[in-house]
Amino acid sequence: MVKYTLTYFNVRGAGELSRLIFKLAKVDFEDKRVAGEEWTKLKPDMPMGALPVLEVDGVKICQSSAIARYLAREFGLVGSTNLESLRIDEAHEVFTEMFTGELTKIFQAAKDDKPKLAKEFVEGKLLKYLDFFEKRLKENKTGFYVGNKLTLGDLLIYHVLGLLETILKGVEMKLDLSKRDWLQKVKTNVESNPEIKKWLAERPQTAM
Ligand SMILES: N[C@@H](CCC(=O)N[C@@H](CS)C(=O)NCC(=O)O)C(=O)O
Repeated sequence: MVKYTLTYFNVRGAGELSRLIFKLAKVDFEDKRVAGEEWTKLKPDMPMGALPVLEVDGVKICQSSAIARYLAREFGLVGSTNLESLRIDEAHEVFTEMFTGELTKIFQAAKDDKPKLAKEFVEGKLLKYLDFFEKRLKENKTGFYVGNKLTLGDLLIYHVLGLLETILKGVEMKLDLSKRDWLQKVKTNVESNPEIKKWLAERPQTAM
């Protein structure tokens, strides 16, 4: 049996998508959460000096998106055709574009600048990203990102929505999904999966 260890900080952040994949796939892993001195000691041994890092039988791999995609492929969560898998990759790249191009600007801004940047994002570019995900979901018609069961695509959407909620909460704003029926459906489908439901109830409660 393969031994998996996922090392990250005690936050959802860039590690939670992989944790959700393990849970959905019902595959055991060590959920190693480090902080302070322990991280200072570990950092030089990490491939890029950053986390998350996945160990697969002792082999260390970094980059959260690569890790999530690898796990999803290993556990059969990338759809049932190459085209479905491509759709999920496309969503992942759209997420990366939004994250690196927009969300990191808000994260890294000085505290006083955050509300203005967040408002501009919510009223501007965010709509383009949400419209894209809604459009893809509407095309598939099932309430799942591809096919008719949960895959990495749905977990990714769930992860994106959670990340947006967290960022907006930090500036006392709310993510408005009232006219986003398809995104709401995915959220409900992910949250009602028994394995995910159990994890959401038992996972460490963290602010991010
Ligand atoms: N592109 C990388 C980013 C990795 C990264 O910047 N990780 C941050 C936490 S989200 C980190 O390890 N920060 C602590 C440090 O650099 O010492 C990924 O997606 O995994």
